[in-house]
Amino acid sequence: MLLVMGCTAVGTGPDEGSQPAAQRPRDSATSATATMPPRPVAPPEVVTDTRSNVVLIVADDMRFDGLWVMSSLLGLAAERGVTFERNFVTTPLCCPSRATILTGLYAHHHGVLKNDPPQGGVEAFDDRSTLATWLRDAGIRTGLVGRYLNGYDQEETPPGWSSWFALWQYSERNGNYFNFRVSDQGEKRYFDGKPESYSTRVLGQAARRFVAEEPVTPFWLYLAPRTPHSPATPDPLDLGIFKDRELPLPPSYDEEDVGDKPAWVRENGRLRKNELDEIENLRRRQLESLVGLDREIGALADALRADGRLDRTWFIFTSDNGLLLGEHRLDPGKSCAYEECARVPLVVIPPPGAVPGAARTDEHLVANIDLAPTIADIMGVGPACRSTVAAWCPCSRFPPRLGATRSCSRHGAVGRKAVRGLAYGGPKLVDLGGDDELYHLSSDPYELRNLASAQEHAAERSRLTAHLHTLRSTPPGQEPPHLP
Ligand SMILES: [Ca+2]
Ligand SMILES: [Ca+2]
Repeated sequence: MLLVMGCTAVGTGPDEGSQPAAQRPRDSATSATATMPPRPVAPPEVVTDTRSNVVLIVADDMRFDGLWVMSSLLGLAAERGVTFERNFVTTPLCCPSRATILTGLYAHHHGVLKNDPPQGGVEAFDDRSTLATWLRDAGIRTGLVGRYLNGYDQEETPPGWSSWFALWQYSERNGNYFNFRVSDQGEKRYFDGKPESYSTRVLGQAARRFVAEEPVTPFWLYLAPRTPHSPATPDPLDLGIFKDRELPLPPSYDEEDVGDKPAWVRENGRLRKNELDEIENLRRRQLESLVGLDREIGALADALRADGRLDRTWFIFTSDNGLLLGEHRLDPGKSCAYEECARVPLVVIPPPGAVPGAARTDEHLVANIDLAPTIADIMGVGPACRSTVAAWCPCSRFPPRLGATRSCSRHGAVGRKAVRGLAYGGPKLVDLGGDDELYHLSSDPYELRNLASAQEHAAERSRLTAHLHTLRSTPPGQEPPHLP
């Protein structure tokens, strides 16, 4: 029985029954006699580690506007949570984004540009130096539960992971919601189509098992469900709960005038009735599937609360990319620079006392490149990552340094590249090799009026284009210049 309830137990002496009575400090005092000098009191055995734990939850294809259905997460965040309103993924596509989350590097630095080989997928990823290896080298338990990288379908566990419960990706067609395989600590297992085999439930159980297995050593848990990726199959318990719900649609939905847009958007007609129905069905299923994920987050928090560790555990919730749902006449898709693809939720819930202040929203520009160095720093291994991630990543503190507030997107699949300004609602340029886009997000948050061809914005456009090229040619580990 070495279970210690909470960090307050550290240094207060061994728990009852963990040591023979003769070694307890009070016994050494009572056994001292007048003829013998008092025996030095041994410091109490440290039976736990006071470092924080981190739970990182990465949803799959979740838009920035879906958090409202997640009542357990919002309940956890109600006291101290920081909700980042301007959080972006630097490459809005599953595999490049997940490689970025694991390394703190842009896709043009880690080299995973697509979901499939040769320029993408698990085979293109150099797994020798990741957040997992930095943390494990520092004696932290590292556990992956859920999705690793596209194309992963083997028993082998990559370097750095002490615990491994990874979805095989071969059954992408079903979205890994039912009838899927996992590698469970290097052993292949199959889950069928029964409700209790619903993958988000199975992953929730595996996450609770990981934290329960070893209650003393600090841990990083990377929980990566398939929810709410298409086909966005909800838990049978939640099927249909938002079927008739009125949901607001943005002005860019099935955009009326796309004459301002580049050719790849301009060539689309208005969405047809069947397309709109499919989009609305997917929107509802996504929200319903998130309710099942939220339930598992609540159960994990309850488990940590029950054994006293919730008060020294960070919860970080985000997504690997967003998703278009009819904006600009576009079918559901993600590899684009529009806000619906690149902007994703980020909720950070620190333990009590770790960050001053109460719950709030934060408008600093942050991105998925910030996650690995921030988590490394929270767990006290910041220097391990400083040599590999871009030097201007915030390797030092949370919230991220203001100096890191720039974002550069590169979309390997179609060659779209984008840069956005530092200021809230500032300019955003999408470089398409001539057929470009420029939006002023403060006055046009739905990206309805492309200003790239307007003469009065020509200087701004060339300034942003030049800055984008400078950012992209800056090697990792070097400070890129500030946007002039
Ligand atoms: Ca994804
Ligand atoms: Ca327009």
